[in-house]
Amino acid sequence: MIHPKYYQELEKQKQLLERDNHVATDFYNGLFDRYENPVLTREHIPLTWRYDLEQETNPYFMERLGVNAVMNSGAIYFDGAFYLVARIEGADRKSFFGIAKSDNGIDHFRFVGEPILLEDTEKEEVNVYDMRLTKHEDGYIYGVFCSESKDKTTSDLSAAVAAAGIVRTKDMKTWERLPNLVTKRSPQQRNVVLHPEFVDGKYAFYTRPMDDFIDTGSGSGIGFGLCEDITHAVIDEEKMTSLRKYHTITEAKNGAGAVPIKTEKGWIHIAHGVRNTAAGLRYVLYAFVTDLQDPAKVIAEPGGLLLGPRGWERVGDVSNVVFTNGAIVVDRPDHSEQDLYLYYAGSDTRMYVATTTISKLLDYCFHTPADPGRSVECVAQRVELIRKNEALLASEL
Ligand code: M1P
Repeated sequence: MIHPKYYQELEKQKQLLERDNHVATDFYNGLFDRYENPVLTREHIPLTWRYDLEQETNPYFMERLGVNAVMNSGAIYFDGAFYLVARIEGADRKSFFGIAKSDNGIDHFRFVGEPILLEDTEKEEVNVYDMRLTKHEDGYIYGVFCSESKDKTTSDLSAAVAAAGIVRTKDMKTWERLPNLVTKRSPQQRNVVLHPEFVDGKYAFYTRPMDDFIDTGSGSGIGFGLCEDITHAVIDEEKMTSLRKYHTITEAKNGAGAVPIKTEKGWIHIAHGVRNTAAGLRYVLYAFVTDLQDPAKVIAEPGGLLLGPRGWERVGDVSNVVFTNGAIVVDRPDHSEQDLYLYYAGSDTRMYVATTTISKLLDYCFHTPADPGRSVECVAQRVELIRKNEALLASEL
């Protein structure tokens, strides 16, 4: 017999899933809108994924397999709907992937089907997370994610080895697992993203070379490498794209985020940058553009952050973090504009969306001044803007 409490909890969850989301009115920057509510939280997880519904075996209607967080989600527009492949972290700290779907990309996301049960081909793998979804020109949708195993070379129980796992699908239902990516020059990899097009006839990956699980060490930023065969993906050489820089938002680390977005002016990248503070690492999002012909060559890098944590986004399991691994671009029916839905996690705890358009994002990328690197030059930049504005105001008074 089903526990009566199930129906009460189901009704509460129904109200959450049916709640509309609205643009937050207390935020304006001319570039994007933020929204009042997160789009996915642990409360969105179906009750059947967490509870044993049977009264006899679960008399207190207790969560048997709890969920701690719903975060870093890959995103794709598929079959007329917005899909997020969310990182769901169980109460046991292990993450897995679940698929949530919405008709408008802003609200009413709900999980569909079952969690993705990956083929168990990587026997040392302990954890998986942060899938990027690439609709590749070869016809497949690829999911590239972090595949983590214990570092057996040390007795430190927190030491791990991160690699890039790869799956592919055509229907968002059945997932074929391919062998993990091998990068010959880098011992560890995280934040690996598959480029949507062939480059020189090869599969192209953005990488994040690391010496160690947490520290990127000598890794100087986001890398780029080519591989012949995605079914046995090996990258011999990685060249660098967006570099880490002293006294900037990327000083401690950076990493590719959403799959690059193709525009008439170049590939737009939305990545994360990390700096260290007395309160710990601070993660923000930033943007840059690479050349259409050479997607590793940076042609625009606006200074500073695109989006930083704000309000409740700042609070969670790993506070002061925003992180993206998914964005969706949708053409308006009259092709007058393309809308961008940027999905980002707040503090490794819940998912949010911000919206803008490709025209606005291009304007941001090409017309936001680059970071000149020194305070005195930043002030000169700002004084120039102020004087221009003062002159304009004076002329119109
Ligand atoms: O906790 C913040 C993020 O830390 C890692 O990102 P990076 O590899 O750049 O340090 C990832 O584990 C990510 O999942 C997490 O959100």
